Amino acid sequence: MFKLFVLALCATATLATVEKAIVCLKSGDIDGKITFTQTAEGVQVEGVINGLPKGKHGFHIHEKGALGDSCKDAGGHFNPDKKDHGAPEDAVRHVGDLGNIIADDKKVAHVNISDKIISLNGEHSIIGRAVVVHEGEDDLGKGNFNDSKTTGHAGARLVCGVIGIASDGTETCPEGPGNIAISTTGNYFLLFTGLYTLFLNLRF
Ligand SMILES: [Cu+2]
Ligand SMILES: [Zn+2]
Repeated sequence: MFKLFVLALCATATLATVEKAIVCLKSGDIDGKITFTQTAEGVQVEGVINGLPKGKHGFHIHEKGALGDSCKDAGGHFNPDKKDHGAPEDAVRHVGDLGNIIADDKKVAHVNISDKIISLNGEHSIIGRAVVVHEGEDDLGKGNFNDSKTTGHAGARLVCGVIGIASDGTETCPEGPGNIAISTTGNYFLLFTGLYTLFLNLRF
């Protein structure tokens, strides 16, 4: 009887699914929070990003949850099925291809995407990977540039964040500078304290 109980417990643990995730996006003036909700049909992606230059910006899930080197450490688009880059509605697309988000006159982008390909569970799970917002527009693989079929020719990476498991999505993002800005501020702080120590030593 006890063995059965343990077995049932293990089965329940295996079946436990992630239902909510969040990502905090912060770099310089850019500040945003996006939540991901697992539904029967796919994942609902919702949130607001402030401080983005007006216009369209490529919005993707990149393979790794590493944010260094101005988000380049996140690697390419999350592409476990080894397909070409495309639009969210295309049959041929990377799992991570979520198209473009649009920032308005006030530099605010309202994100509201329903996607059937990404998931918070299983082979297409985006947990622990990175959201990247690009400087330019994603051409959805149709631009005839030599990187249209790999990146959508969306250009530099403006901001990125790691997608993490959340309980209900009401969690807040940390205050203060973000991942990219923190290293710069940190470096200035080190430089300043270094110079100050030097000054004190020279004086006495
Ligand atoms: Cu990207
Ligand atoms: Zn892609």
